[in-house]
Amino acid sequence: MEKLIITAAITGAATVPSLTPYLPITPEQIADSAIEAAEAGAAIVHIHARRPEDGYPSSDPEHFREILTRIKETSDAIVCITTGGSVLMTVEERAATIPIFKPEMCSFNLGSINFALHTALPSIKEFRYPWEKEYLEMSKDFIFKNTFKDFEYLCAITKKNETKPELEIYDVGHVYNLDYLVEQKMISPPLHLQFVMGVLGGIRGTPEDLTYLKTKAEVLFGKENFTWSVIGVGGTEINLSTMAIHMGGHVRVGLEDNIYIKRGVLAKSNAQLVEKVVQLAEILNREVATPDDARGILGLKGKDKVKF
Ligand code: KMH
Ligand code: ZN
Repeated sequence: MEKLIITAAITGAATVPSLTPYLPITPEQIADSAIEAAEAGAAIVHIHARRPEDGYPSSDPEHFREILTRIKETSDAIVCITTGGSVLMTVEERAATIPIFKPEMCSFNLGSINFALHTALPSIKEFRYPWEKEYLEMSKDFIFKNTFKDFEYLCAITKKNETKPELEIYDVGHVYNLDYLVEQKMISPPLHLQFVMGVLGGIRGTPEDLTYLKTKAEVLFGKENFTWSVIGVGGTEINLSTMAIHMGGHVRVGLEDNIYIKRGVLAKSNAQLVEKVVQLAEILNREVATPDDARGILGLKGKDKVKF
């Protein structure tokens, strides 16, 4: 079986700071947490930025620059920059970093969904920053917009900058959206699919759901034309990771997606979540990929071609 690529999603935009004191916020904290996750075994680090003063999701390229240069100085990890940003940003804001930094990878969200975060509200007793409560509440009536026009825009940007898209699939219709883009030659194999499971508004994280997504992708694209990875959002993270390791897929974990190391116990760092996946891989006899192994598996352009 192919070596296992572990991605660490360091801070995201869906986890608000009041949910866990361990969420990295400043550029320095985000970079250091990414470096530590890479040392623990992550080949890829998925990066969002936050405003250092209050942790609000940021699209400011200067916040990203600080994070990216610090990571590159000390780590060989592949950097995958978000183009999902936060649900309140336009697609232009979300993708502004790609032509500037020309990363090896970026996320590419394949459909619009109700990205509901309000279910986190009851677990927060006290808010650390004033924006958080409204941010979670408004998600009840908000659509994370990713239209065909947005796809065109992202296809052009990723092609031009030789950035490999990590194709985020939140539901089965998104696999069909991708099929359309392939058919139109807007995007070409080999594809890298990321099944995002467990977001309220998208597909759940049951074993049948994962098997179905994988089977559907095989039918549409052919087994040899894609690699896949899974994100179990919330409580499904470790269960889905175990399934993916066994099924030949890859795995993403991190505080962006899940804040617990086990039921009721907060993860103290991204590295701790990565370590758990490394242990699972050992138990299941799957070797873990280094960043260079992952570059080979995914066909990336290389660290020397990024602009940071
Ligand atoms: N926050 C995750 C559920 C992105 O950055 O483009 C999906 C994600 C999206 O990582
Ligand atoms: Zn993300």
